[in-house]
Amino acid sequence: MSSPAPASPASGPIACDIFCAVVDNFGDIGVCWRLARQLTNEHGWQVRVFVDDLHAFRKLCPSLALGEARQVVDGIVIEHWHEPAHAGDTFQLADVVIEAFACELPPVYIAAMAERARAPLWFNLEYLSAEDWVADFHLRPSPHPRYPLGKTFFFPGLAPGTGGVLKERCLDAARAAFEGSATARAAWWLETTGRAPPAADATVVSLFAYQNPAVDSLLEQWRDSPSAVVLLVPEGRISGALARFFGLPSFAAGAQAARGNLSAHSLAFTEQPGYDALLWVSDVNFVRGEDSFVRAQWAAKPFVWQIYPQADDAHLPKLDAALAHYTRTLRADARVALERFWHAWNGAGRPDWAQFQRHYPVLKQRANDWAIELARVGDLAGNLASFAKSQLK
Ligand code: TRH
Repeated sequence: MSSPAPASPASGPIACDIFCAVVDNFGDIGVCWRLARQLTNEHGWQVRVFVDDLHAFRKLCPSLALGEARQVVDGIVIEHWHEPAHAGDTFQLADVVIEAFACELPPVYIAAMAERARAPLWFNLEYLSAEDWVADFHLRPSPHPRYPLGKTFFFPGLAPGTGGVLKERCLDAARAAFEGSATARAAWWLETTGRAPPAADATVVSLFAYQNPAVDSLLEQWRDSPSAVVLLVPEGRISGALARFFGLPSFAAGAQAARGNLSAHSLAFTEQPGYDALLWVSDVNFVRGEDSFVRAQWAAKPFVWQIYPQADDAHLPKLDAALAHYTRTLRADARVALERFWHAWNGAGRPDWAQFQRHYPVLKQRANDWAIELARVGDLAGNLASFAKSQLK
């Protein structure tokens, strides 16, 4: 097969192929799509995304057409990666190749990379972990067992020396504009729930979660809480528990229900950029997986993380590693309250909402400080782009 040489980075924009196999849920494509948009919009790269599950992708990018083998969305080429050996209908090699979360590149693509006089820069983008070993492995090269090729491990992380996490350049300004505009917030409430914003003394909670046995106790505590709790629940895996609690056959997008001091709205899944506003209108955010976990940190509000569960509880040290960073400067009583709550939300114990609420002002201050601290690690797309440029010179 002929493999036309890609445009030299010196002579034009950097061409980048991102390969994404969707394992489960929305985080795999969520991270890849966010990265693709940043590399395009902020670094001027020409990006193609190979993705094997257009249905999952369309949930967060509704303008995607399901039947197209190849399409362009927001200036990014999307190839439906319909089988592992498929490498696009028109074969083309990029300057930078990102294999997301250890998915396997098509063999024909690897063989063509090896034929190139100057091989593309090949990254394996790993899942986010806050564990200490991450900084040691970040940017480590790994030679290919059969070809004269090497790939570089790119590790997202929360600490200096790691790849950081994704953060768009305009994110803080967008959040400040939204938070500073009562009109924008009122418009959001009306469009999203059909209602005016709740009273100022209500606690607004967003709940994006997997099935979770701890939710029943929490719903009871919110129902019995001394002040109003307004719950915003993107339709999904936790919706069944809400339906059971309210005695409804389902709790699908658009549904609303109330018991005691708890009122709840089920929300339609939004396109990806719209998810941030949900975090911004809420006082406390329940998030999960990887990408929403990162967005909650940039939203700078107290949050509770449900980590993606792994076999043999391999996720629990990762949960504690994240807690260690996030709570580093918290005073002991608030730190213990937050740790207990996160542990309970991840299977160990019963969540104590009153205790969490008692520390709210301190947790809010820490959320702000943490967002500033985390920003110092640098944005993942920027870190990746500057490393790539240094290698492609
Ligand atoms: O969907 P997730 O549970 O994805 C997970 C994790 O990525 C996990 O690490 C991975 O191993 C597993 O999948 C396979 O949670 P996450 O990562 O938060 O991704 C959700 C994405 O959906 C995120 O990009 C935000 C987006 N989103 C919307 O676009 N609209 C919405 O309304 C909501 C609620 C989310």
